[in-house]
Formats: sequence, C-alpha cells, structure tokens
Amino acid sequence: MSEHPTIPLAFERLDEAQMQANADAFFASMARRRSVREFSPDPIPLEVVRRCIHAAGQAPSGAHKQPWSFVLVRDPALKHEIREAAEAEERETYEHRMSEEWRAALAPIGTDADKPFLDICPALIVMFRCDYELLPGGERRKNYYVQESCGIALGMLIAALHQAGIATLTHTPSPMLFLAKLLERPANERPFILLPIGYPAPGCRVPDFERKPLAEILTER
Ligand code: IYR
Repeated sequence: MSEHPTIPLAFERLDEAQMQANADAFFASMARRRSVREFSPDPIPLEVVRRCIHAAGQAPSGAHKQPWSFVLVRDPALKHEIREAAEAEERETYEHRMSEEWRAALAPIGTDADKPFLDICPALIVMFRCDYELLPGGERRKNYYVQESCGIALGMLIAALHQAGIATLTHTPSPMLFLAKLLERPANERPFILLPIGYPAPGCRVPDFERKPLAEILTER
C-alpha cells in the first residue's frame, strides 16, 4: 500500500489516428535533432530555457528522489573559466588518456581539444547528479538509480530544448570535477553533463550521419 496520499491520474486515451500523428510528429522532430558545435552568440529566451529545465525535472527517478540539479551559466567570465578548465582536461585526454580505438572512433566527427563554443554560445546548462542528499544534521540519505534517473532527465531536457528551437551539444570534458569547483556546488553534487545551448551559427554544418533503421534496433517477439 502506498503511504503517499493519492490523486486520480490525469490520463487521456487518444484515438489511434491521433496517437499515430503524435508519434510521427515527435519522430520527425527528433530525427532533425543534431549535436551542434558551431553556435551563434545571439541571446536565447531564458524563460524558454527555464521551462525546458522544469520539464526535465518531471522525469521519473529512483524512489522519486529527483537526484539532479541544474546550473544555468550565462556570465561570460565564468563561461571562459569553464572553457579554459575544459580545454586543459581535454588536451590531457586527447594527448594521453584516449586509446587508439577511441581516437579512431572520434576521427570522423573531427573533434579536438579546442572548445571555442564554450565562449561563443550564449549559455551553458551544467547538470549535476546527487548520489546522496545532505540532511540538515549533516547525515547522508542515499539516492538510487542516479545514473538512470539523470540519463532520463537529460534526454527529456535535450528533447524539450530541441522542440523549443534551441540547439544543444552533449559535452563531457572528462574528468568534469572542475565544474563542481568553479560553480561552487555542495559536496553531494557531481557533474553529470555540460550542455552548451543556443542557436546554431549561420551556415552551421554537421556530420552526414545516418541513424540505425528501426529494424536494426528493435526486436519483436
Ligand atoms: N569529451 C571529448 C571527447 C569526445 C568523446 C566522445 I565518446 C564524443 O562523442 C565526442 C567527443 C570532447 O568533447 O572533445
């Protein structure tokens, strides 16, 4: 038995044509989503961004612990500090930490340790994972399935921003702990993802990738 008070579920059965139309429209939108590395410096409507972050916060999470927090960074000086620290880690990664196999996998994308988009894009969203909560007495209360919960919320965030007309890059300068320091986060928060956001630069080009056809990713039995 649930110990939470309950409310009736707000759920509407759609007719099948509507279901298909909604699924098709969502697919078409997601199929157009691309990771963007060339951003315009133009400002973006922040209220839209806040609403998208709020949408991400509606994700399911282990034991309803909602083990995430988000920092929206617009301050150019702070963004620049993040760029410098990210590039320092990335230089180390590209030069020493990557295996030959990893390097080869990245070669078609053409990424390197230079991250000018961190200065250029109008904002960054830094998402943190909370492996535990700090109770007022200093005690730790553990969270569960934090990786899964944060992955789901991040997917919802990327989809929400894309639907709202804002491009993203899922960026993981590794290790990312410098973000917790620069953004003065509490001890229970670890960086999960760094998301540069904005409008694509005019003339922005992306790799000519194909995505796996459904038959390749779905088994029905
Ligand atoms: N974090 C590095 C390297 C990198 C790794 C993967 I896997 C990518 O898909 C893309 C980049 C960087 O951002 O350059």
